[in-house]
Amino acid sequence: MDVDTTVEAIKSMEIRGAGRIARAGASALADYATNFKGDDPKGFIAGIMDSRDRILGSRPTAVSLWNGVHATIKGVDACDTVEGMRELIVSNAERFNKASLDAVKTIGEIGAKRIQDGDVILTHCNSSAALSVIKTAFRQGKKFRVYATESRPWRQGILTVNELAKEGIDITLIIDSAVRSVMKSVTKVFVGADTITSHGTLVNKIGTSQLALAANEARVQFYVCSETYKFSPMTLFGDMVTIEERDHDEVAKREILDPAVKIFNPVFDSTPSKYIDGIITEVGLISPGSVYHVMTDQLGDDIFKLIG
Ligand code: RUB
Repeated sequence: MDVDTTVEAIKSMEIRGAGRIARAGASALADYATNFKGDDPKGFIAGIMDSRDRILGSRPTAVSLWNGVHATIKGVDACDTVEGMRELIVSNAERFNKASLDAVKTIGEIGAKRIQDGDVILTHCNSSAALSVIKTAFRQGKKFRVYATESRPWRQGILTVNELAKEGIDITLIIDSAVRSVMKSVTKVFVGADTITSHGTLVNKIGTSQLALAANEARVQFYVCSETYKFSPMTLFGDMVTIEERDHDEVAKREILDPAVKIFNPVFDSTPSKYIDGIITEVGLISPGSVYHVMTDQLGDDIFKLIG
């Protein structure tokens, strides 16, 4: 898919979820490199940087997109020829996408060990990493049931319940405001991540922090399923995570509202590390306090240490 089509698909949420948008961004840059005509390195670089900026502008919150795009273009300015740049970008994109898919599988294998017969699991939104954990446990023959939130306003929960039902998993859809009510019977919460900061704060779908608070109150374990390319290197340097606000129409059509009514539609929220029992990553089950160390050990200035 070319850069323009990818940017539109991410903006419209045809491609959504932090892992998927990161892989789509990497693939769009590989498409640019593959289809670039001519042999002018300066023209190639100008186009790749413009593509990078447009892809990064498509959704602001998930750092996976930033990490995926930068992993893909890394080293391009050291190449002398268009052919060299093309090869590097295509191979970087393939490498990132493979590492990303492998990470989701490994997270499933590690996280499934936390699921036991009789568990009642709650998940939020539609996270491929969280669902990898749930599906892996089910394929291992474990007997449990799952609640999934609707996840207003975009209702990603519908994707989740259908995906889990297709697998044969005992799945119940609830509205977001039923979270505290069902928490009485829940034993474990598994959610995904858009971004995790250097101090272990989770940024994920709006409402995640409500799940965390309710889980904390009920002494229910709260796990985050996150590839390490969702750790934000910028937060080490004090940068704040931008919380995306989407179209008001997603919340309610204007025509049903009094003209004086205002709408606020933030689509992600922040969950402080003290509510998180563990972060399940491809490098292991870690505490939120270890994010800094994993990030500096594995990422440093070299993103390839993270994805390699
Ligand atoms: C999706 C969402 C998911 C994370 C992780 O939000 O919040 O929990 O992106 O997903 P949206 P994954 O639907 O607005 O993109 O584990 O698939 O990367």
